[in-house]
Amino acid sequence: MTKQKWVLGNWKMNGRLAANQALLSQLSQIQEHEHVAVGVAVPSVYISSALQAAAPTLVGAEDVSLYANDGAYTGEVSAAMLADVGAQFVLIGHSERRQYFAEDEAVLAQKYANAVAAGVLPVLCVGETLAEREAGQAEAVVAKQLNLLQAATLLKQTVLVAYEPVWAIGTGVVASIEQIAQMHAFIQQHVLSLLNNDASIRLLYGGSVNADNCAAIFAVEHVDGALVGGASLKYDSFAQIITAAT
Ligand code: G2H
Repeated sequence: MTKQKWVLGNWKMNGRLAANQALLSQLSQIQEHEHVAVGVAVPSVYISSALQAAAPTLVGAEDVSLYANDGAYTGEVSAAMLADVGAQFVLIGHSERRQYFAEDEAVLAQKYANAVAAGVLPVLCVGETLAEREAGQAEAVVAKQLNLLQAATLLKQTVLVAYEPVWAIGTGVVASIEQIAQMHAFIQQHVLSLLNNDASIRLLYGGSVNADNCAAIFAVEHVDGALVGGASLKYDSFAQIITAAT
């Protein structure tokens, strides 16, 4: 049986209501395909409006609060609030959160647990920096970032991980097919061992995925889809990536 691929856009801090609606209504015209699920992670202020325009595209959040319970946490959006407005998934630990907001493994483990508890599917983002890769530390760094998945034993559904080498994010530099194949095989094996071989795993690749390189990436073993940043902001390029996954 063909494993369903997931193609998720990550809008980051981009978008405006009118442009979002136009893009999502174009995406909603793409025929549903049993082999591909399509989603977009959007700024939280746009989740509700996106949900109205997006079906069958999934709509998710780009981040969630560390704090689970309502209270005096000005500016925060909890996992329960994401669930309340209908967000279907949430990115956890994107490298931009790790880099610009100093999110460490303890914070991310709590965010992951909050998403699980609220019933919002977490998509854990992992990846090494160029310095870490050059120091031969890529697998060790990713393994450490994956450890919080032990909380995923609480989650009776597929574990989603996005491997995004930091040096390939928004740079136009994509990891080689060999680098992707090697790391995805490692992640697959490592997650299975963390979860006592009792997990259904979906591994996305992210980092400068575009209409030209996506087909070769999708052909790699243990690549079950993509997390797409810049190329998800324009219908034509995102649609071509979705088509390549079908
Ligand atoms: C990596 C990716 C989306 P881009 O951040 O998460 O963005 O495709 O622009 O490298």
